[in-house]
Amino acid sequence: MSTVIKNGTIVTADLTYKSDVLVEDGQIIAIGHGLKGDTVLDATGCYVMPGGIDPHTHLEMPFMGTYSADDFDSGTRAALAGGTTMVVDFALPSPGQGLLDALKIWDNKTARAHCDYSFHMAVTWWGEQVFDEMKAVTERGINTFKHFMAYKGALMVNDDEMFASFRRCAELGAIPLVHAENGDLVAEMSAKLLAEGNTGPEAHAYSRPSQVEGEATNRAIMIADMAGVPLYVVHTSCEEAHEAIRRAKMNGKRVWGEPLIQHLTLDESEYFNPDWDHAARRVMSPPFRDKRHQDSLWAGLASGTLSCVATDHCAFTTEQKRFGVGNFTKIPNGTGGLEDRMPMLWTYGVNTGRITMNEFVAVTSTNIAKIMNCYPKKGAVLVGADADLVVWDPEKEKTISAKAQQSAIDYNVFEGKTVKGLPRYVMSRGHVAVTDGALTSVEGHGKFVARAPGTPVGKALSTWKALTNPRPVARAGIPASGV
Ligand code: DUC
Ligand code: ZN
Ligand code: ZN
Ligand code: ZN
Repeated sequence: MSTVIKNGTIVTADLTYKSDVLVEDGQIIAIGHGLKGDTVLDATGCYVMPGGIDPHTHLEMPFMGTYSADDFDSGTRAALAGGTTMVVDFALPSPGQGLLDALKIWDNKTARAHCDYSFHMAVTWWGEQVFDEMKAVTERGINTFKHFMAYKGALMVNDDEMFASFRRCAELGAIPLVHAENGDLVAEMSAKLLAEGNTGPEAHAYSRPSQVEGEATNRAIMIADMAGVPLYVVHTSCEEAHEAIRRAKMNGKRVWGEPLIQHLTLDESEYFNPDWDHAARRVMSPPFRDKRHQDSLWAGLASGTLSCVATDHCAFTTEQKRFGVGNFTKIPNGTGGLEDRMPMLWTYGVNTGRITMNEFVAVTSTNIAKIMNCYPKKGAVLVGADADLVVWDPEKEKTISAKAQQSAIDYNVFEGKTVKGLPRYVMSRGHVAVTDGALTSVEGHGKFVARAPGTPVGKALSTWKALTNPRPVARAGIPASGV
């Protein structure tokens, strides 16, 4: 059975042109004029783009005493409904747990996935077992390792552990990721705020200002440079972090920044809403920031100093958020966004002229596929690529409402926002998963996408080659150490 998408305009990261697309057995088999197929999808007035890839989700994740509320069923339905055809989730070993044991647990979560998915592996502690298993993890098709510089006493790794892990990534041709916030300072300021009686959700924002993110981003970049490895910085939310990334790029380092749709479109005033639930539902790390930071992030997307737009989708119900009544440090950190990332970015980015359609495709799909090493299987409209496609209707409008969403939570942080630009059809490896806005996806259709290490971008410009082979220097009266 073949399907032809007719009368649309193909939009890729670098081209815009009219053509039909023919799909068979889950792949694009022809691009051209006058193509014929068993089924026809009419794309008149629409753009045909690579399906979105969300490089940063937390589905059914154990976190802060509970589990994030969207699993691989509701989470991937939400993704498809908004034009995202692949998610990259995080396997998260608990401290002391082996990476392969954690991977087994995450493998078992995915049976109901409606769209394709991949994993990053988190390095939450350091030891010989982790060092050894990192290689086995790359052999399983996971080429990205996440490091938390915050969540002290839980997920956080120290600089020496991060350095060791980054060096291991360099050896393996893998890419380290960082959640860049100074965890010591966040812990210190949280304790101080609480002791002074600041218990509400607004104190969450006070406890992690942009300086803690700027400092940690710069530190991670310098450590990556010493280790001779590229670096991917997740949820870049502020000018200070963006500045560190810009500077690194100018100095020839392979560093990528990933703003979230939430930070681009929502600001810190949300935390001062007198409704506790409203404010707590928006508690995430890093927190929402002011306009200065938002302008910086938009400029980064336009200029290319920031590379990808994600969601960090980590949704908690109002009931779960209420664990933190009377103590903001107990509010589970995280917000949803999977269903809204593409329409929100189109509305606030393309429709306003901040980014072009081609930049939209780059930052929601193609750049991600290239960095994460699944291009051109994903992120491309090319013969031989997976038929993960979105037929995007730029005239279609809706007002975002929790009542109509796929996500399992009882609210939406974008509630009431009107978006213009929505999928008419979404195709997941050839299967039509959204038809005229209605979900027609299949539970269990999603498959794991293996991403090999040692990509062309998997080598950094190492500035300190001596590290891998230290050579002692003998000085007068002082014996050379080492061998
Ligand atoms: N930030 C969040 O808000 N939630 C999940 C993890 C994270 O880093
Ligand atoms: Zn994070
Ligand atoms: Zn995250
Ligand atoms: Zn199918």
